[in-house]
Amino acid sequence: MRFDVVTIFPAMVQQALGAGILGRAIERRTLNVVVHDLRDFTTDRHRVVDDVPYGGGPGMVLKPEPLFRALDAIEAADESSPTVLLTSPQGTLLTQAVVERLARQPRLVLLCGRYEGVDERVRSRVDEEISIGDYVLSGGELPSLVIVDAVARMVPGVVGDEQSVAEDSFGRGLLDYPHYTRPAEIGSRRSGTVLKVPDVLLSGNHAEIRRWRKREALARTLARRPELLEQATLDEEEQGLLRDLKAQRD
Ligand code: 9D3
Repeated sequence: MRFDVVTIFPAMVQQALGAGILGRAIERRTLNVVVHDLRDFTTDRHRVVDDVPYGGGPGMVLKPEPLFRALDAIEAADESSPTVLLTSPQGTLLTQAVVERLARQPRLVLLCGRYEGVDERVRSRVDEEISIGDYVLSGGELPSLVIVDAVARMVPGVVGDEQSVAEDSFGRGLLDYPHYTRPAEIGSRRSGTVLKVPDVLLSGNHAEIRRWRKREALARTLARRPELLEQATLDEEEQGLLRDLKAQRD
């Protein structure tokens, strides 16, 4: 899969893409991410990308011409036209369902918004606007990185362990169960007690472990994100466990 990211902070985006799972996928050529400096698509001496808003008001607006020229160049690089996304607080909220839909595209172009916004006419070249949540960020670079990370994980071969992608709790609509590693006991200065790994995980009884993990995932989801249970797909055992947990709660 190919991503083109258009930004006024190419170093910030490039830097983040070098690390971890994404960095390795790019090295292996499983993933192709091309970062474009919006200023390279200006035509003036000072490489200006923003201007004051018509009608007045605070802040600056991204000028349309550099973005149009960037899109012209990116679209010319291939016969098929890529899906163009604009990061924006007004966009579709990014969810795993949106991520899975975007992952079906062979090519995505991400335009990173900045300042107060982008000239409205840029939207004529955009297929969809995406927001990553209802909080105020300084621009679209972090949202673009979030989109690339979440979508790239869906591409076969990017995450080493395909099973972990398939089993990912959010893929099933539940929160994750608790995880432990060695040591089996650790002293806590905060509580003055010894914090132990649950006995069931040390028991070697894999049927019991599976059942415990299901119960814990359901208990956490019920306590923290009960609305997720309305959409979750639960097997027979999970439906029984959830009934017990609700009865205990009430
Ligand atoms: C004054 C009204 N603000 C809009 C809600 C102005 C404004 C705030 C922040 C305009 C742009 C920005 C920069 N944010 C993004 O470009 C952005 C964003 C975000 O702030 N939160 C979550 N997702 C995204 S995607 C792009």
